[in-house]
Amino acid sequence: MSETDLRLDDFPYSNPGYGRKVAVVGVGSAGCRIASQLSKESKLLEHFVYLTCDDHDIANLTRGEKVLVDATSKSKSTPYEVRGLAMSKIPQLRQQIKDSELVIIISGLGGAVGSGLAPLVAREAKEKGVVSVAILVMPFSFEKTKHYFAGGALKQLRDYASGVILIDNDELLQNKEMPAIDAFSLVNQKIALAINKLLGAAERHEFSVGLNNVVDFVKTKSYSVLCIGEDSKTAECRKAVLEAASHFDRIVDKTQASKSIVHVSADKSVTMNEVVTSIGGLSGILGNGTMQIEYGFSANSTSCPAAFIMATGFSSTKFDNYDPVDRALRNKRNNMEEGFDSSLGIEMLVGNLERE
Ligand SMILES: Nc1nc2c(ncn2[C@@H]2O[C@H](COP(=O)(O)OP(=O)(O)OP(=O)(O)O)[C@@H](O)[C@H]2O)c(=O)[nH]1
Ligand SMILES: [Mg+2]
Repeated sequence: MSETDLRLDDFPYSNPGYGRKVAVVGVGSAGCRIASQLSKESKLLEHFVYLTCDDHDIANLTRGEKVLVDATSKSKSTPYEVRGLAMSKIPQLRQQIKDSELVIIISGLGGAVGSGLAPLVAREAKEKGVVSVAILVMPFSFEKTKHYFAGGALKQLRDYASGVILIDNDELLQNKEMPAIDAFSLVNQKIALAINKLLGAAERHEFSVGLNNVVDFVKTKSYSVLCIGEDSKTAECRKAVLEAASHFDRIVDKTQASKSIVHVSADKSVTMNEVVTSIGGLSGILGNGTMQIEYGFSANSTSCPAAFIMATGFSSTKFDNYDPVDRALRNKRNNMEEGFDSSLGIEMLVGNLERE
């Protein structure tokens, strides 16, 4: 096909006004904060929905659609309970995604709200035959009590969503001495920037891989993982890419990376040579030498060089240990091998999504 044969419709996710066909649903406290940050930065995405049980998650939002699950005076300490409370809000949620061709779910996992409701949104999208991508922030290692909910929710999201992109909180926080409230806001800015750049920010002086390609990229049964790197010391793109790549080791077996999307964000002095050499080195670090790399770059940044790497092809991640069912099955297998019969009721561990 020659270039003149191409029509705008060939790039459906890039059409002007296409943002309305994409619903971004922020779920729970972290999800609402990150989605709200993204809404401030993105010129492409237009339809933002905020779903939570807590008034204060959405109190300061001036734009977007808010779906508040009433949990006053009711227990909302488990994802299962939160889902129960949310049943009456399903028609409202359906209304919000009814014209969408793509639903982007953003949620932190580990709390009761995100872990309860993010799978519900993915299930609604699946039932409507709508593509959904879940961008999930996984809890810190020290938040041991949250791993259980996070693991259960991740398993459900893998079943319902067309693709999941994992972000590891442990790998995002560089300066641990910073006050926690500032740290989260900085981390959320980084996450929103990464999503915005990868999806196609449509700004001047930048080339993005684009929403279409990112969606195709994550539509797989393997895990996709997003890592972020910066170089504030010597302001080199190459170091920002290396820093981003270094995080994968602690989350996945990095040799399994089959494809990656890299976006380098730098100031206007960045040369093509710098972009190419920064990204070129990546195939020696991620994958087994045959990893495909797509890339984009921005030459309009006013802060230090940053690199956003999304890689896919991983059959497991460090978070698999968080999945209570998997863990219970493994324990049961081990116990039986050791001669014990552990009659652990797995269905007791994780409540499935109940039907309406
Ligand atoms: N990156 C980032 N992570 C957050 C933020 N707030 C919480 N988290 C992480 O996300 C996980 C889920 O936390 P929340 O989003 O606060 O939980 P929730 O879904 O609102 O559920 P509840 O705690 O029951 O209200 C936590 O384990 C934290 O690790 C945030 O603002 N940014
Ligand atoms: Mg909350």
